[in-house]
Amino acid sequence: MKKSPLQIARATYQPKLPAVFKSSIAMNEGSATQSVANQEEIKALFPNTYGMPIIKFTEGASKSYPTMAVGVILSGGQAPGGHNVISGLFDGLKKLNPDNKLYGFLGGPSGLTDHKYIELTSDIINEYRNTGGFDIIGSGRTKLEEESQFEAGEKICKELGIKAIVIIGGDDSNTNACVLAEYYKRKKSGIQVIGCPKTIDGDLKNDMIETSFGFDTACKVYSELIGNIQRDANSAKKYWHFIRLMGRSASHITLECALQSQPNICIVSEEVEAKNMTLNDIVDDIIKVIVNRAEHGLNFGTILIPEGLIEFIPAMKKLIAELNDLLANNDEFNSLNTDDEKRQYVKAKLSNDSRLVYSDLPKGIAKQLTLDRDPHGNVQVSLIETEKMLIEMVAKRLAAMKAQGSYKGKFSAIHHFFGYEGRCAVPSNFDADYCYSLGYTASVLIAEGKTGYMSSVRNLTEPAEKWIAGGVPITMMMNMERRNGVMKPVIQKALVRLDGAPFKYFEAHRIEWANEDASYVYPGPIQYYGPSEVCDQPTRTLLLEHGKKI
Ligand code: FBP
Repeated sequence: MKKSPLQIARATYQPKLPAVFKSSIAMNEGSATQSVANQEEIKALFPNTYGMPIIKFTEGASKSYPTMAVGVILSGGQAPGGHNVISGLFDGLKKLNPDNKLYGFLGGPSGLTDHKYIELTSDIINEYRNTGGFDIIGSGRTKLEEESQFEAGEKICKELGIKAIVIIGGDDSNTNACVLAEYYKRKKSGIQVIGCPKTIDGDLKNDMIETSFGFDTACKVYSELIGNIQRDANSAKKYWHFIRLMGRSASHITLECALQSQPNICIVSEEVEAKNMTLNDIVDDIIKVIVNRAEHGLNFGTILIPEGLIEFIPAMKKLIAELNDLLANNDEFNSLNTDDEKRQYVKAKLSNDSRLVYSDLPKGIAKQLTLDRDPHGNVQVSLIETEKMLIEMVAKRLAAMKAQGSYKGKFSAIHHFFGYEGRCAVPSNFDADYCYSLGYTASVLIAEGKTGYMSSVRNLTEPAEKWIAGGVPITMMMNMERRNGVMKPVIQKALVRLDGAPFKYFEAHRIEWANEDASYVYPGPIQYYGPSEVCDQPTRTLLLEHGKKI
């Protein structure tokens, strides 16, 4: 396979590790933990893995570990750095004992249940070091929740002598990892399960998991593109660019990109929800900025829109929740043939309020809300073209204002959606190092016999050698939520906090960014080689959350 010069150069990059891994390791256990909410319910559901202590690795006396085999699974959407988690895991296992083996289950969790796997040898691993993508073993969104799946997984683990499974995934996949860990521990099957925090969305984080991997690289890629568009907008001075950014629920990606590029408008879903805003309120806010800029002769600009927006508009949220319950395993609905029949069926079953909201939506958007859910029961928001809907609504309103004489500008809009462009990018130095460290940490957690833990690497705004490695019990991150019409234990998603430093910074600057001509920042492409302030900066979000200046 032909390789680019960057690929060749990156293959030789040695990711940095926390200093503790240079020596032999001791495992320090803290005191018992609790889940973030619904403690009694979570404890009852996870009697064998609830309350375990937080683990921190420190320097210790040298130890030897018996030979072991480990299986690894990539789960859910791609995120830059997945290959480095696997190479860190591989190198960690080999350092513990050169006879250790690593198997990769193919195509996501279904590889475990369908017994599709390969042994990951150093030849294979070396081809994928520091590369983007999940193609080394592939990924998938199969949900691991049935006992028959757990049993099928146990069978193949026993056949291959696998001691532990590492699940690299987002909140839903790590919830599954926790359920699987509990099941195997209850059964005393001897198979351990360890999770790794992956998702570009950045919403799998807490005090112990400072960020999910992939967020850094993806935001840098999108911010480069936004900066380029802003330079174009500022040169041509004739287009408004409506840019939707991935991030199924939380607006972390959109906010981080705003902090990096300083657009004229940035919508934050969590604020929309907190202020109980309607779609019309959002349009009003956009109109104010467009009209104000037009009065100063600036008929151009940029608007960042989070992918998950639609689910955070309170009336829409209620509608989607009703649709989720209504459409879960609904054979009657699925047997209807035409869009019109489906629309009428849904309208007849909704509450009065939701029926009104549903009826008012552009037909295309209404239809998208009733399309298939992903295996975790989520609406596939990446398919909902909110940016086009907003352009349509804004254009209509401006045309009416023009007719009345209250708007004299020109409005010409272009829409963009950035998501897949960033999910498989070559990992930034931060993600390359962080992911490698997460994988390496997972190998030690396994050797120490741990299960139901997520690999944790903290202190991330400091240089890598000062990072703190260890494990966090997954039950600690859980609460009860309604999914597919029933209450389930799930990892609590971390949404943008309106009292958090990243949002506060944005709030303090947004008026200036909306109106001033020269506020745009052009971040440029990710740099892999060069001065540290250009190559090794973590995200603005992480810096602000750690009390650092940006
Ligand atoms: P994960 O939560 O699995 O990391 O996936 C995140 C994401 O990239 C979202 O931002 C987006 O809404 C979704 O995946 C798209 O899913 P798909 O890859 O199935 O199109």
